[in-house]
Amino acid sequence: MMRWIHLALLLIARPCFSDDGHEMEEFLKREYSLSKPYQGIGSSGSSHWELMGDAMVTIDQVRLTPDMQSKQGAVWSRMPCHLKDWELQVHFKIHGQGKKNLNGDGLAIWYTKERMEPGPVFGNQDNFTGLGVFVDTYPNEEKYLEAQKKRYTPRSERIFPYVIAMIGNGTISYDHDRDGRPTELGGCNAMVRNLKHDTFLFIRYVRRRLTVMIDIDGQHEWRDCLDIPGVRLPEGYYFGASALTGDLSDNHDLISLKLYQLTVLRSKLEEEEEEEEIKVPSVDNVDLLRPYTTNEGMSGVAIFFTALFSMLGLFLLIVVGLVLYSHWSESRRKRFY
Ligand SMILES: *[C@@H]1O[C@H](CO)[C@@H](O)[C@H](O)[C@H]1NC(C)=O
Ligand SMILES: *[C@@H]1O[C@H](CO)[C@@H](O)[C@H](O)[C@H]1NC(C)=O
Ligand SMILES: [Ca+2]
Repeated sequence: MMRWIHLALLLIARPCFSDDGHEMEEFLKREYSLSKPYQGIGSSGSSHWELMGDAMVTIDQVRLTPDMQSKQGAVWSRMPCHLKDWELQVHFKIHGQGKKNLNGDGLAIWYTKERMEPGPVFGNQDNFTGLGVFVDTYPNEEKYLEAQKKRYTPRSERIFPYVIAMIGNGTISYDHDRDGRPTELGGCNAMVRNLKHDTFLFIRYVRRRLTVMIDIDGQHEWRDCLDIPGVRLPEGYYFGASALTGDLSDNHDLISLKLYQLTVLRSKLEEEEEEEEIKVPSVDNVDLLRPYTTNEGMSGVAIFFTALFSMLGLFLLIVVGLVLYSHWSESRRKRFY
């Protein structure tokens, strides 16, 4: 009983809690964290973090891109991270002059094999190896469909800004024109632009379970975004954050990154299961996560013809059945006479 009360208190008191009854402890790892006053970042080689592209450090933030066209910037940890279970709390801010949907492109948080590579995926290279969590602020796919005078089926519509997670294995590309839909692991809407209050993203990786939550309403509450078991990420990758602007822009600001080591109790079985070393990132049963990748469902015409042919088929079966039956009863009658 005390244990449950204790757990309940933990739920209220800390954003980090265990959702399946296991107790966890968390330790802030300063060497993988980034917070004010950003000492030495971008100027000193002794800093744990390195800047790239148009990223700039000010007193209040690491500005990954300014609100100007065609910029990209990033900040990358210099040290690979060998923690098995971790939690990353990201304090960020996206703001700019652009009206809704006239801003872009977004911000990304990374845990990847590669580091310091510029590129088209929110300021990182395509075909990355590891985890990317994107705060995508521009609906490329919707604009494309609009231009073609096509519409979404309601089931597949996503509301932007949209938070999305992807696991890359070095050969999978991020489909920018479709906002990453073909490789989406899960995601959620997040109205994060031009807010007065603080906005946070939370990424937890525990026992191969990837959980993303957001706190963007100024209520100090974590809202579920995605929660996926069976995510296999190797150890020894680098944390980073990046952002990109194109024709449309925004200030993409990183205020802090806080990495917590989680100590998790594992059963013998779990330990054995996780013993084998992971070499390439992957997700178990990835096909089950993407119900709508193949097609946008049946069109009205397709439904009509399917129904029509089903009815014709049924009719044919009945006719055949009747014919057979009459033959059968006739032959029975013949036998009687
Ligand atoms: C990466 O994933 C794709 C799609 O799931 C797969 O076809 C490919 O073999 C994988 N590559 C590696 C190196 O595992
Ligand atoms: C990513 O991988 C795909 C498939 O292997 C390849 O066609 C594409 O050129 C690669 N893109 C980059 C930027 O390396
Ligand atoms: Ca986009």
